[in-house]
Amino acid sequence: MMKHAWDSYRQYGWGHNELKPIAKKGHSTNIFGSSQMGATIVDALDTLYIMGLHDEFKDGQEWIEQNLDFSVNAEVSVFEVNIRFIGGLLAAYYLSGQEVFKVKAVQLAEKLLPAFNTPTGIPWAMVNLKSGVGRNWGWASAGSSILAEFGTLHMEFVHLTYLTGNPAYYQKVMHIRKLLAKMDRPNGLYPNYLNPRTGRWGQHHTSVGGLGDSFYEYLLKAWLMSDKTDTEARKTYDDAIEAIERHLIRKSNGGLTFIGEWKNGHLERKMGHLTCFAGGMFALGADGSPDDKAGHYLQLGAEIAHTCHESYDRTVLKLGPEAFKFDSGLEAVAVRQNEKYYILRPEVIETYWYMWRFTHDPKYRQWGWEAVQAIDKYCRVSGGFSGVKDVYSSNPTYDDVQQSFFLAETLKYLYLLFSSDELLPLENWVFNTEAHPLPVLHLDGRCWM
Ligand code: DMJ
Repeated sequence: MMKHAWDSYRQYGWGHNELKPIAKKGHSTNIFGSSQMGATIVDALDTLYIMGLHDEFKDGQEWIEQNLDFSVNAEVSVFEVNIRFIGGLLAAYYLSGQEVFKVKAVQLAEKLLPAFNTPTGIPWAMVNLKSGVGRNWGWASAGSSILAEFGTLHMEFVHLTYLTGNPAYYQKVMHIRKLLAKMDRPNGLYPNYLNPRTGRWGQHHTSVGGLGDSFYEYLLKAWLMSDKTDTEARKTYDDAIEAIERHLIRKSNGGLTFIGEWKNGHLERKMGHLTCFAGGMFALGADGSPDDKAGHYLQLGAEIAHTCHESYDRTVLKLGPEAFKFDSGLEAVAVRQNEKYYILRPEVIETYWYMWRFTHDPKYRQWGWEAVQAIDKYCRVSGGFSGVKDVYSSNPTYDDVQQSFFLAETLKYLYLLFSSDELLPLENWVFNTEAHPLPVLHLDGRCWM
């Protein structure tokens, strides 16, 4: 599947950010700006490397050496470029030892730094790589920056300081952490919106799915990547998860554990596909949890994995919808037409893989195999892999996008699920939110503040 996805992109979309597998041409979205930055190449590199596809990896490396240039007049998403490009380049560097990847990661990071020039130091969502002018998404509440965006920079930025000795990256992300620590949190929950001019929360909407998700993930992973010395990060994670469990996690009438969304004091009994990553996060955070609750968090991870598997199993295509409800007799099914799509997302498979690593229960491989078969049957087309618009229709239509995260995450987690634990052991590697593995750092008390 990786060969088919890569070869198709190589043939029809080379150098573009993504591929349109039906139209057989390049594709892009506003997160990458107007420029052709080869997002799929950068995102896929480490997967190619891990799978032993070395000719393809070399091809990608050559393109990067000759074409990847960040001096372009393009307004990009700081978060997306960080997790896909900086994360992808750093992982490729650590795995292969090729300097070019480190050099490019640092060049790009320099271009992102102007995004932090706000009255509070909370970065803008977007920055123009040439002018350095930043701004926020027009749709975000009250001109706010997004928790899952400014809260998902820590891993990559600490690695950048580690590799270059330049403290600037570390200081930027630690400043965000310190600012958040001082703020009041309604019910102990972090709202998804924070205004970078005033330093005030926007709408009180809390989510472990879109807009919130990887903020929580990076608190845990900051602790793990510091060889468990960053206890401040661990404590912040534990406190956040405790509040989430109290206010957002419920059991449906049918006995399915789900994570809802908190909107202005009201629990919405809806869970996103994106939220399904949390099963893996709970399992990953079980060891080291307070009051000896490791067993509890592993169990919670297993329950979320089960619920998310049900969301797949209750469809016609055996692929999960973008969002599903637990309301008025509904259990783990999408209601609205615009929530029935599957865009090759990885989160459910990510959780299967973590649960497999921690339990070796064969059901996780079985569930992963079901997903492989469904993706291969319904998403494979002659020009690559495409998302589908309705997982409840036996005659689905395609969205004609092969997302770069399909190669970075979905196929990587599937490959790892069927590989030995010796491949990228979790004691030594921490995966960024785009599944790019970064090594645990042994900092020996180093601090760059
Ligand atoms: C990926 O880009 C990352 O996993 C991100 O954290 C959220 N979701 C997409 C894939 O679904």
